[in-house]
Amino acid sequence: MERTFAIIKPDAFAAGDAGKILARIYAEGFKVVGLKKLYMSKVEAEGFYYVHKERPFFGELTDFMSSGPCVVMVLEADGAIKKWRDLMGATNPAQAEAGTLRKEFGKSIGENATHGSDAPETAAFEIPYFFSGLELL
Ligand code: FUP
Repeated sequence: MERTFAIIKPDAFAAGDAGKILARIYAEGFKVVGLKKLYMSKVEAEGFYYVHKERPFFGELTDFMSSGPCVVMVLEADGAIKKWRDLMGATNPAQAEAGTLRKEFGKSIGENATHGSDAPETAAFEIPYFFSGLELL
């Protein structure tokens, strides 16, 4: 079993889509090991996305992620990292395949409804950034 870190981003949460996204997560067979709503600060968003700090969209991205509440989760499944990224679809919703979450719920490349770790090393940083061991029992 593998674990990945996932976010229902502020756009999808504000639109009332968190329940529909969670239903898809369960329907696809993930175990939800950790789940909480939080309102990320700008500094917390900058720390989370530090790998993108030199990118031109860093300011916009961290403004957006701290613009409202989101839902952070730890999901478990066989091959959870790829399985969750496949369910999310391409970064840009306009290029995401039909049936993916970003196609259905994303608005733009910036406001794209969901986040998922892209590799085991990323999950190993992202999971403990938001969850303590006790929250994942
Ligand atoms: P992804 O792994 O699919 O979330 O995509 P990236 O790691 O490449 O980008 C992280 C986030 O930065 C995206 F979810 C949205 C934002 N982004 C932009 O706003 N503009 C871009 O051109 C690329 C990414």
